[in-house]
Amino acid sequence: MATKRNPARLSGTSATVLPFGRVRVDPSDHSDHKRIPERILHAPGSVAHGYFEAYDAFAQYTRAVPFAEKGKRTPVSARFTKGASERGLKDMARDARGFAVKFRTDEGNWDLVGNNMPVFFIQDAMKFPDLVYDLKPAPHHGISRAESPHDTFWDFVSLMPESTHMLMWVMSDRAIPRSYRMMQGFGVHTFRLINEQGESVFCKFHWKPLQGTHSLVWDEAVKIADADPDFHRRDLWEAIESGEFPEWELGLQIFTEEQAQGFSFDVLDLTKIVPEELVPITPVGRMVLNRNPDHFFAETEQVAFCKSHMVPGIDFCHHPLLTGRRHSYADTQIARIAGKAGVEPFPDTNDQDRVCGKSEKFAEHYAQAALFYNSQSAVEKAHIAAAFRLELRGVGVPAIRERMLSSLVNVSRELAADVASGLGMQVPDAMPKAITDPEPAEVTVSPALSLKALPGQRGVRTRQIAVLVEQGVHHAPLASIHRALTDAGAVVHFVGSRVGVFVASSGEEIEADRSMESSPGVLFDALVVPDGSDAVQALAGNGHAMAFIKDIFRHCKTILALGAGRELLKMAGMGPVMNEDDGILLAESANAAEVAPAFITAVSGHRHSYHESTSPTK
Ligand code: HDE
Repeated sequence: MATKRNPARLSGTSATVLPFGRVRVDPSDHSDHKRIPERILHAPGSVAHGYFEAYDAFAQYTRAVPFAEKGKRTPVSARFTKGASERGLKDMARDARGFAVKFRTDEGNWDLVGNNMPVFFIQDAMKFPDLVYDLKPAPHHGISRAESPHDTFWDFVSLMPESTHMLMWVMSDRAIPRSYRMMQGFGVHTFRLINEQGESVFCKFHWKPLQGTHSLVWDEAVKIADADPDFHRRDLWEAIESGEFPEWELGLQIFTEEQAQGFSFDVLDLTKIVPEELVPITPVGRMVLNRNPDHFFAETEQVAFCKSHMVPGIDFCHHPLLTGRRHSYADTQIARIAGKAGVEPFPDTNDQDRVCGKSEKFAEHYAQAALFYNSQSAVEKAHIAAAFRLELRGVGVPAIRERMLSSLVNVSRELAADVASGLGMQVPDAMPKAITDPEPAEVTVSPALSLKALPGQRGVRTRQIAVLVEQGVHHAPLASIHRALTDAGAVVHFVGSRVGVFVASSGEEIEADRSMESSPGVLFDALVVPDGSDAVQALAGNGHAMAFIKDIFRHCKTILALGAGRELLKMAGMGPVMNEDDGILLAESANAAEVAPAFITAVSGHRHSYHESTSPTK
């Protein structure tokens, strides 16, 4: 995908184009006032602009203008972020991702400031300062492991059973997304919709990516972090620049106050979801992001999202956490940008401290953590257990590990045992629960919570496919695979021991635009291993090539091996499984064109878990 910026995009703004395509929008750029304090949370991020389009009028529920009529378009800006990280850290760390959307409606801005996970760590804003303290680098030496916070975080969450549901999401693959374009977004809170007649219903907001919801695996994330620390931001930028505009469907869960009162959980409790099986999601429109910012500082750093930015037809529910947020966002923005830009977030005059108390149902902490865990596939469960093991291994105080394990017993004994075994510990007794006779949960397994339920509709579009090349490769099969993949919208890279021209066995030239040395296998979604005995011999003697192939296999991505290329798979240890694994396709060169559709289908499946249990390199 091209990374060229389009100067036409700048017309109509006050921007000036400087040498080398740099752009100046803000006259104080490069002056003494260039810096503003970074956000205490969600500091590193990317903004993209576009529009929201309503599928239909939704006036029976809300008078909010974005939903006023079929086809109505509202300009939007979305900011995707890493929740706990400081700026400058790698994109890949395990973390909740921010998903904030600013709708520039005809009646003012509406900020839907959500995350890529539908729940949160705490039930009450009073605990937020402690949470932030525990998520941030250790107070004495300022070191964080970035991907996994230190003892203070695990001390906090192990003492806070209400965090357990969020922990399940954070330890799942959702916390290491493949791309900002491939994340779900959630408004998280329960909001109110109000129609022209003043009637109201409760509502939860869901963004579902047409690109599918896809994740990395941990080993892959760690390696990408070194190979391309800006992986997520680059991916979003390049997709939009190349005209592959990411798109999300907005869906609403709508329910009445009476319905909510009957649920076994409190809909104002931010550690709970409303399962889709209980209240289905109604699609109401789509968001298309089709323009990158012209100026990072002006449009990404200085942009301010605020929960209080609402428009008529959408309202808050006054629960303890949302009210806290409404104060905090305005406060942090006064500190962060008011001094620099004169932006003054309006004070929260509407808020009369009308915070309702917490119902008994808030005291139930484990049913939905178990719902999430029990709804995952075997591979997803294994990844959750592995993440807990890895994180808790880094915890220095044994009592914290033990306490966390005792809390996990309340989610699943199987999970607790799986984690304990990796720590060389016994499964302890279950942590006493705050409530022993909760109302029975309506839903105990929700298939919608597994990534398997979210393949998307975009197939291989924008997927990065590596085709290994060397002197003496067979040209014709690679040419036909290349054609089929690019026709399907994939981005194909020829990857060599170096960049530059390689001469095929039949004399054609193939130019490698990537080298294995600087672009390891982790940066690609799938691999084509070429035919040609000289080429195969050369690749077999190249340590980078063998590591490249093993990583693609180890991370369960699709491999197509042509002709003699099969030998490389055997050398990489795949011999015993290569005929059985649906992620490995084998073909003679003459059949390259016929195998291409099957390869494309396999790549759009994202990952093939068969490898997982059989990988000799895992
Ligand atoms: Fe935030 N949050 N938050 N948060 N949050 C901020 O505001 C806060 C919460 C979220 O791209 C801060 O301008 C409190 C939940 C996003 O600019 C700060 C509480 C959800 C962003 C703040 C929460 C979010 C923020 C830091 C609990 C998901 C980035 C910088 C009581 C629904 C917006 C800033 C952007 C940013 C406070 C909990 C999402 C400190 C007090 C729950 C996506 O004001």
